[in-house]
Amino acid sequence: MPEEDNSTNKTDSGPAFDEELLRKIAEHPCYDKKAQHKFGRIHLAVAPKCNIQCNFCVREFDCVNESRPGVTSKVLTPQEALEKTEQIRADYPFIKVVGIAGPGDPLANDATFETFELIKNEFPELTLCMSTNGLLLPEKLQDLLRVGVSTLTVTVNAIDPEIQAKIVNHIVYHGKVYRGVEAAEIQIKNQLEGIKAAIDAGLVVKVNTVLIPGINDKHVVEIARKLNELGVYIMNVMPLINQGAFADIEPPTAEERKTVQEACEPYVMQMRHCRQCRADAYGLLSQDMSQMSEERRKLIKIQTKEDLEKAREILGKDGKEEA
Ligand code: CLF
Ligand code: SF4
Repeated sequence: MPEEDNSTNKTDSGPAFDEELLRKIAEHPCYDKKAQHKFGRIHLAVAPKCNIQCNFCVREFDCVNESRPGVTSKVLTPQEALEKTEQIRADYPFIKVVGIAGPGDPLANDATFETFELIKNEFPELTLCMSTNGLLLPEKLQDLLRVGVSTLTVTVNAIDPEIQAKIVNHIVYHGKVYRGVEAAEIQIKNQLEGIKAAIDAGLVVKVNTVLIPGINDKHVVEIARKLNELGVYIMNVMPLINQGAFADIEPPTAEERKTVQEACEPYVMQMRHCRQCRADAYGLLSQDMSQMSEERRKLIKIQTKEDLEKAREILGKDGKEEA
């Protein structure tokens, strides 16, 4: 069994990362828990369609495999998403990550790729991040690489088709509807192949797993072992929010979740600071500015600008001293 160690920048079987990627990880509020207080992310809600139906999902809301349940984000066009990024980046330069996490599955929406392309051209220094249910990952990976995504989240709720069949009602794959174990086999195969290919191609992969008592709770450690084999960087065990067909399942307690995280930790680093953000969240993870009053946003803007000016002053002074 591997040693428990949160400080490594690679998993047992994962690749070592180059300096640029290490910087991106260190500035990513979800991938590095120290970064969460310094750096923020902006989510661009450009992806409304989804190609599967999870039993805990109510589709008029944002994707609960990554986002806060019961919330509906306003869908933006790629151009609107670019404009929003320009405006927010100008005011809040601590935002280092641009993520697309819904409201549906980003890979099922062409707007995802158009948006990333626009952002990459204008902000090449920003980290592009995306989360997906993984069904289309093998066939869309080249597009993700082309548009410059470097951190990727795949939701894996089971690697056993019998268990997955209890979690996902159906999938729509290449125009055909699949159900039950047949659907589960297709999705799991694509998720695992896609994760492996993404890691081989140099992406830093995070896996989200929704902990569903009585369904996959005893199975999550088995998932963690597989993630270790694949070289996944970090795993985020999220609590079920009971809605949709799973409305009657009692969500896990904080203690139950912690026990599962501890059991998984020897195999893959655990993320414990997830805020289950909205698909249109921005700011620090703990301070979603999309939900703040204009006044509070302004205050953060002023602080940011003042900090910047102070930093510029100091740098300017140092420059003069050196001359
Ligand atoms: Fe967004 Fe997700 Fe990228 Fe982070 S969120 S796409 S990896 S930039 Fe982060 Fe939010 Fe939890 Fe997601 S706290 S819901 S894990
Ligand atoms: Fe809902 Fe997300 Fe599942 Fe699609 S992948 S059905 S949006 S939870």
